[in-house]
Amino acid sequence: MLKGLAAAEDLGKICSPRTGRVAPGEPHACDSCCVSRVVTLETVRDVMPQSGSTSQLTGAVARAYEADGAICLRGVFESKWLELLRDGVEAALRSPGPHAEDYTPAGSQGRFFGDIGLWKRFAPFKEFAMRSPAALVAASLMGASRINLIYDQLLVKEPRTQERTPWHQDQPYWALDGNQMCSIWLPLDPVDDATCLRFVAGSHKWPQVYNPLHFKDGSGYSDTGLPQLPRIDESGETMRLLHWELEPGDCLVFSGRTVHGGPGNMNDASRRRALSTRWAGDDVRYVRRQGEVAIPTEDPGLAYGARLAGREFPLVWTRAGGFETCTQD
Ligand SMILES: O=C(O)CCC(=O)C(=O)O
Repeated sequence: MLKGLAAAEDLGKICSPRTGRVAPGEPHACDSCCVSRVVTLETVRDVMPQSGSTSQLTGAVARAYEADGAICLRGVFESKWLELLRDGVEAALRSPGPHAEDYTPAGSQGRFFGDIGLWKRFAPFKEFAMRSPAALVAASLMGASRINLIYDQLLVKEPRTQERTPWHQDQPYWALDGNQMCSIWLPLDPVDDATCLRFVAGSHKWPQVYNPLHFKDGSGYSDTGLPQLPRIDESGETMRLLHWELEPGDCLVFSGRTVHGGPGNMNDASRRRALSTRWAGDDVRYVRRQGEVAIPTEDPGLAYGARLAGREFPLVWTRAGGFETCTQD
């Protein structure tokens, strides 16, 4: 285990407003009255009640996200969201989309499956993207006053799947520029320590972005001009890795620039179904660069440098108006 893993437990240390020692809606960290090392559902409800709220997930939680580029939030998504998405996953597995991929070679045990743009094709994913607390979590952590959906991605590792998720940053996969981009990785099954994603703490502040990889064969994207990511597994103790055991309802939130990857799922029976939703705040612009990109998958009809909008990047929430009325079919 690399140095610094234990320190990850300190993330999200926050005072419960219910202790009476902190005003509701004002989470903070201190040595004397912090009672929990995680962000509870109650805390999230207190600081981000409903649509249109201007309150934010601030204090220690936002500082941890800003410092490390990855954070674990506990119990944010109620079971109704998880049940909805589990139904959606089965439908998605039955009807893979045009960009679906099996990363596990034919004939190997297990299955690592990925698909994107589920919200455009399946009602449960659309409902989650447009109405769940996800956009509020993204807005609160990034300090954004408006949130667009970049896309959603299903990532399933069935039992006895050996395939790792290669180390990568997300942002270079996207024809987007800006600071306020994050992913919310929501598992629909318990995830043990051996199976959980790993994050390189602070890597969202690295000055360089690196060439994306195809998950299937590890080959680099073509003609991007971006350098190859340094070898994280060989970095010894020079990098601090973050990871968390997760229960359904918990989620991981990480910056688009945070380097992350993950092991296979070597459990005999537990699946590892996860939905990653990608979110953009105020400062994000459409910037079509040279070379191969993964997102958007279709022409968004936006000019170079334009603010995100339209069917590819729908506006989901604004601080002024709350949840948008989604016009997509
Ligand atoms: O679920 C996985 O294995 C990979 C997740 C990931 O890389 C992401 O959500 O950006």
